[in-house]
Amino acid sequence: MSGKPKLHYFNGRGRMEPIRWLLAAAGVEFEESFIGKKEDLTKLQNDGSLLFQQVPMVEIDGMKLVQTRAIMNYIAMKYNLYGKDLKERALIDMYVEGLFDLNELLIMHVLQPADQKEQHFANMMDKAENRYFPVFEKVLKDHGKDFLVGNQLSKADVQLLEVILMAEEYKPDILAKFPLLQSFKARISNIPTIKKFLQPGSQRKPPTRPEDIAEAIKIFRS
Ligand code: IBG
Repeated sequence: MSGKPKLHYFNGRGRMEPIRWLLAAAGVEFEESFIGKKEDLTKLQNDGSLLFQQVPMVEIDGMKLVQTRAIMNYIAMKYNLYGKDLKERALIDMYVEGLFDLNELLIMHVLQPADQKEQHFANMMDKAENRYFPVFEKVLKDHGKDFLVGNQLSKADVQLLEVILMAEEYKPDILAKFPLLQSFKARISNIPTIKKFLQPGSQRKPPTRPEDIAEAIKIFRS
């Protein structure tokens, strides 16, 4: 065994992408085993590898971890991306849960039926611009530091950058009203491990195309 974490998911963003981001930010090399057809998922389910019969699943340190947030918490704890005390951790948890809510809107957009796409788009942009991004702009303004919590990189920074970039794919000028988020984006993107992940050829996945999601639905809908 190589000792590298092994990620089991389809070859697309979905619920695994924040995990890929976090490992990359921590400078951890990882392997991926892609679920390309229903039988690949069934095999994992039948051999008892998936606690709740679902992926993402990550093999790490002799465990088979499932549940996105549990996996992220383990990685964040292990690589010191989870604050230095209980209060910092509570802040990181709040920020990250808000970011998961916005992330959910963004990743679900491609799944919307044609007649609901426009309304869904308007709602997700409204939530990004008027609910979530103002919070992070204010956090950075109030403490004047480079990172969201405790003046050191945490999983909250990594997830915020991921969500900003995803939102920009839908609306390139989405940060127009948020100068501190613009400089945050430039700063965090420049951290060597993250810079590397942002370069072509990394394990970062491209935007999910409707045809990819159609394939994924065939695999994951039971
Ligand atoms: N709470 C779990 C987590 O966060 O890990 C949910 C995991 C989940 O929904 N897994 C799906 C699955 O394994 C695949 S991701 N389904 C099989 C089953 O039998 O339940 C589904 C998904 C895609 C794209 I594809 C966007 C969002 C979700």
